[in-house]
Amino acid sequence: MKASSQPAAGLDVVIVGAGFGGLYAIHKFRQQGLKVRAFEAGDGVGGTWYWNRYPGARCDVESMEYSYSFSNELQQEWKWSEKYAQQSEILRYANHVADRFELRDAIQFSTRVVSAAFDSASSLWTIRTDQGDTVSARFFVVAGGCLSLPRMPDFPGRDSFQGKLYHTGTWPHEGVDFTRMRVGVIGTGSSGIQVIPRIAEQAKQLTVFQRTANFSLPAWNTPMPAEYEAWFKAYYPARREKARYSSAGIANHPTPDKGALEVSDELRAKVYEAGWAHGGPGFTRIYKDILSNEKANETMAEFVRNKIRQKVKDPAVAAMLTPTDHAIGTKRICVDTDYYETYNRDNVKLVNVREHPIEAITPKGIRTTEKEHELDAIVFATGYDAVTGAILNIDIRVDGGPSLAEKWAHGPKTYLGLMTAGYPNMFMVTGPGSPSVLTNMITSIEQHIEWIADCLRYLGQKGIRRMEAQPDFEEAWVRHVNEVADTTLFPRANSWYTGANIPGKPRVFLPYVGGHGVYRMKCADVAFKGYEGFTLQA
Ligand code: N01
Repeated sequence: MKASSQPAAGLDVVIVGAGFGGLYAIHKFRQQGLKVRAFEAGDGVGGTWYWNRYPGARCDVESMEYSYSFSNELQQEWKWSEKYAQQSEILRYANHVADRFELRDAIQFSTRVVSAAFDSASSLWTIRTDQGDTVSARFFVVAGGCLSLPRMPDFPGRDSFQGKLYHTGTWPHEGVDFTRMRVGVIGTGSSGIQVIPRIAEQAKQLTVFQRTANFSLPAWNTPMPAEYEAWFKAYYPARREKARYSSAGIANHPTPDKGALEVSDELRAKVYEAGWAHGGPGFTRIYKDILSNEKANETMAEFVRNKIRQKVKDPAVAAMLTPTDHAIGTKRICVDTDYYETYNRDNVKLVNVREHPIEAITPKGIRTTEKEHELDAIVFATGYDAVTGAILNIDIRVDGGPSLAEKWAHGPKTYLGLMTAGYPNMFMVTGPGSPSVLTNMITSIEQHIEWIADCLRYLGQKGIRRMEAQPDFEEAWVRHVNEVADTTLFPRANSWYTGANIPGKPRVFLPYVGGHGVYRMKCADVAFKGYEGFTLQA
């Protein structure tokens, strides 16, 4: 669809985003006969996988599971080429879905939603975009992604740099050739850990500016084994059903019944070795108490620290790369291919910016409190304003009242992560207070879209014009989200899960840690009780 400033009459739903959430929302809502329009900032579909084109970008949930389950034909016909698909293949898949289900005509590309205003008299949302569009719809569905608003730390002198600056989350479509360049990478989260080995292969010199050493597990990525694919496809519906009631929305994750301290040291060591040999993020779920018991966590953390020491030849560099300030898994666990080994290369240098912080970007490079590092290019792998960033980037108001950003000034408040009191007929896909980023995002996206679709059908059948979360149910849900988080080690780490990466962002544990399956049943129960906790008005 071409950008247009023509108002769209009679829209039922306006959707923000054409990533995996937006695409499925278009399909699902249209199947119910609703009239929908989606606005997408990029000039193509795919969301995260449209923007994150940095070398090494790939998913760390296995391809057979990081894919839609809503169509058995789709999951049977699509062939993933690797155990963990790379960005370009996932983007191809998103495009295939958009074509196969004829979704493109509902999407207006290269258009960012800037404001949304609800009018109680008409029960309509009016949505405005940066392209001058003004459209009205009965419902507003924000599917802008949990990790989509890139964060560039505001180092003094950033604009003075004479080389090139990149952010992993807005990578140039034409790619970047780092041959013969001196490159600096700031950040060692999942993006940094993926991009660093690839840049090291190409650049003349790579300097990594690390503030916090992170735990990373091996992916052991391989081309897709034919028999594995065949087995998975033979049992696909059952595997998906298992994922839907699992904790992380992933069928292949372990479901332990024992704690790490309930077994002998010898057995635990063997289990960790086997888990390491298998690789992937399921490792942190080998024992049921890894993310809730400090001592249990320490057994796993120390196992991984030893692996780092074995991989990195220079003991001083190994020490710098060894995390000691947080429990394993409480900052988002990373999964890598040759990350630690990269530091054995002669052209790779590690700088500890916890010890010597970055003072400024200079015309020639990066100056820390120790020295100036001369560079031709700087890559920011510095992350995102997570979970709430893309929602609050839109000025959202009801009857000219306070913005949602004002309501959430001390942290987001939602009922089930789906709606927020005082903002009727607005749904969030994988919003704060839902399992979202702690799970396979596609499992969580499907659950949310299906819940919203069922809800819209119900409202239609009952002739209800306005639906709103009740403040007391919202308070109770927020309290529950915090209480469950406080039974774990998660809130103790300075991670983006808590908003700690954004100066001034309220410190709140953003996702719901109670598990996807438990949450799914709670949402189903709420719907079954006639949308308990929501006010419905004809
Ligand atoms: O971002 P991050 P990301 N000076 O916030 C550092 C998903 N993802 O883009 O830890 C110096 O994790 C910061 O240091 P510290 C996944 O959910 C998935 O890597 O704050 N350093 C940290 O090292 C992931 O968790 C995949 O001390 C600064 C880094 O920048 C999420 O996206 C791949 C700094 C930011 O790490 C975000 O990952 C990629 C400063 N001023 C991403 N500011 C896969 O599926 C920040 N840093 C594999």
